[in-house]
Amino acid sequence: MKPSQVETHPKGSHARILLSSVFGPYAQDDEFGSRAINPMELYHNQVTRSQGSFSLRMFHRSWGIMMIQENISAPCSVLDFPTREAFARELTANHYDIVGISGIIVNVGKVREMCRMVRELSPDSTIVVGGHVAAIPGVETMIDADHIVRGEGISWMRRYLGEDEHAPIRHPAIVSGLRTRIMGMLLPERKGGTAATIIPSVGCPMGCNFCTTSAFFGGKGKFVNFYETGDELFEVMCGIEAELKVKSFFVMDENFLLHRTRAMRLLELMKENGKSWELSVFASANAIRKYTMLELVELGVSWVWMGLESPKAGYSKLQGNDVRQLTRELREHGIRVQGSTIVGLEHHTPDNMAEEIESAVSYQTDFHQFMLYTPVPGTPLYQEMAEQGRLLPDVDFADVHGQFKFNFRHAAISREDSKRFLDWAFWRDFERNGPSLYRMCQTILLGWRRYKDYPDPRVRERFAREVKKLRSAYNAALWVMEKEFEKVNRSVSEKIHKLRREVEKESPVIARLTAASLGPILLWSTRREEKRLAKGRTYEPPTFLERRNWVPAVETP
Ligand code: B12
Ligand code: SF4
Repeated sequence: MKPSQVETHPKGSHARILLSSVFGPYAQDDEFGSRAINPMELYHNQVTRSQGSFSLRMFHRSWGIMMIQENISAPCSVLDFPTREAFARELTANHYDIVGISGIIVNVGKVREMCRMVRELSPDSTIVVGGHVAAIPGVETMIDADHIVRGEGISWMRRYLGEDEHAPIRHPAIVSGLRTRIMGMLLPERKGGTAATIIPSVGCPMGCNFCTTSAFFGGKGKFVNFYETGDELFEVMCGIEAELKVKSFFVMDENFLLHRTRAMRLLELMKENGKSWELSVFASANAIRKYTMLELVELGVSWVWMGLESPKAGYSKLQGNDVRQLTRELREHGIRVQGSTIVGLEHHTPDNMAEEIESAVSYQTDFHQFMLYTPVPGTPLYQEMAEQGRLLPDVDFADVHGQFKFNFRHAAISREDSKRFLDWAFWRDFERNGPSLYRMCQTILLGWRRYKDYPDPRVRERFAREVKKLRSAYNAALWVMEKEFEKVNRSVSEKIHKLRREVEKESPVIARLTAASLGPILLWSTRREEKRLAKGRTYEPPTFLERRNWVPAVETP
C-alpha cells in the first residue's frame, strides 16, 4: 500500500494512539516465534554469545516507536517489551483510536497474534503495522492489519494524522542500553553512565545485496536523513548531553562516516565548543578510509562497527581496502573495532570455510559478529534466490535471522553444517582472542599511551576518562579473566597477565589495590554466573509504558 493512498485518520491529531513493540518473553522457544537462541540482547544474541559469563549483556529500547511518539502531537503511549497480558491490559484500560505495532521479520507470528488481540479487545481501533516485518511479501495475507507501513514511519504517521510531515525531527533523549551485565554483575545505572543513542539517519546508500536496512529505506543510492547538517546534529547532541548528562553517544546510523561533510562540520563545532565526546559508530571500510586516524580520534570515534564480510566477497565498500591493516591501525589509535563476518557466502565450501573463519578471527577485532549469509525478504538477495528457486520452503520466519541455519540451498554447504560453522566461528574467536572485555582493555591502553599528551585537551580528557576505568574495575576484571582463561587457552591467559602488568605500570597503587579488593568479588560473581548459565538462566527486558501529550479520555455517558 502506498502511503499517499492512505486517507488521513478522521480524528487527525486528536486520535489516541498506542505504539507497541512485540510481546515477550523473548529468550525461549514458543509458538509465536520467540526463540531461546534469539534473546532481546544485542551482544549476547549475535556477538559475544559464546563468551559465557564474559558475554556483554544489555537491552536496547525500541527506538523506532520512541521516535514516532516524539514527533507527533497526538496523545500517544509507547508500550515497550510488554507481555501479552500487559498489552491486553493497556488495550482495555484505555480506548485507542490507533494501535501501532512495530516488529521485524522474525516477529511476524507475534504481530499476527497482537492484531488478533486488538480486533477482539478493542474492535474500533485502526491497526497500523510498521518496521521490517512489513517487508515480507504478502504480509497483508498473514496479519489482520488496516495499514502496513513500509519504510520510514515518522513521516507516514504525521501524514496519517494530517500533520506536517516535513517538520523538523525532534530527537527523544534515549539511554542506549539498560540492565547491563557482565561477569555476573549488574552495572549501576547512574545518570550519564551509559551512552545516549542518537539516530541521524536510516538506511544506507551502499546497497549491499543482503542488507535489509538499506533495502527497507530505499536501497542502493537512497537513505533518509533526519539531520542533514553537522549544525543540526550538534544542536541535538548538545540538548541530549544536557538532559542525560552524557559525553558518550551511540550513533545509530548504518554508515555514519559516509556523510563526510556532516561529520567534519560536527568535528568543527565540537572543537569550537570544547566537546570531549565519544562516538560509537557503524561505518564501512571505504567510509572510514575517507578520514585520517587523527580526524577520527578528534571526532571522538572510540568504537567502530565495520563489515568485514569476507576478503573474497567483492563488496564495493571493501574494494581497495586492506581491512586487516585498517583494523590494526584503528586499534592502535584507541578505537575499538567490532568486526562483522558473513558465514556461508556463495564462494564458501566445507573445504575453505575453516580457513575463512581462521582468517576472520586473525583480524583480532575487539568484538566479532558472525552472521549466516541470509536472504531476507525485501532484499535484492532474496529476490535473486527466489528467482533461482533456492529458498527453502518450510523455514519459519522466526528462524530467518542469520543466527541459526540457512534458509536457502547453498551450492556447497548443508543447512546443518551452516550452524556448525557459525557456532565454530564464535567459539574460535573467543578461544583464540580471549574475552572481548580483555581486547577492549588492550585497545584502551594503546589509545591512552598514544594520546595522553595530545595537544587537544578534548582528546586528552576522553582518553583519561577511559583509562580511569582501566585502572580500576577493568583491571580487577583482567585479574579474573587471567585466572578463568587458564582453563580455556593458557597462552591467552598469559597475554592477559602481561596486559595487567602494563596497566599496573600506568598506575601502580590504584590498579593493584582494585585488583586485590574487587578481583575476588568479581571472581565469585563470574563463577556464580557460569553456574546459572549452565542451568539455563536467561534475561528479559523490563516493560516500559510512557505517555506523551496525554490527557485522560473523556467518558461518554
Ligand atoms: C537496536 C536493534 C535491535 C535491539 C532491540 C530492538 C528492539 N527493542 O526491538 C536488539 C539488539 C535486541 C535486536 C535484536 C534483534 N535484531 Co535487531 N536491530 C536493531 C537495530 C540495530 C536498530 C533498530 C533501530 O532502532 N533503528 C532505528 C529506527 C529509527 O529505525 P526502525 O526501527 O526501522 O524504525 C523506523 C521504521 O522501521 C518505522 N517503524 C518501526 N516501527 C514502526 C511501527 C509503526 C506503527 C510504524 C507506522 C512505523 C514503524 O518507522 C521508524 C522510523 O522511521 C537494527 C538495525 C537498524 N539500523 O535499524 C537491527 C535490526 C532491526 N535487527 C534485526 C535482527 C535480525 C535482529 C535479531 C533477529 C538478531 C539477529 N539475529 O540479528 C534480534 C531479534 C530480537 C527479537 N527477539 O525480536 C534486523 C531485522 C531484519 C529484518 N528484516 O527483519 C535489523 C534490521 C538488523 C539487520 N540489518 O539485520 N535488534
Ligand atoms: S555498507 Fe553496511 S549498512 Fe550499508 S548497505 Fe552495505 S551492509 Fe548495509
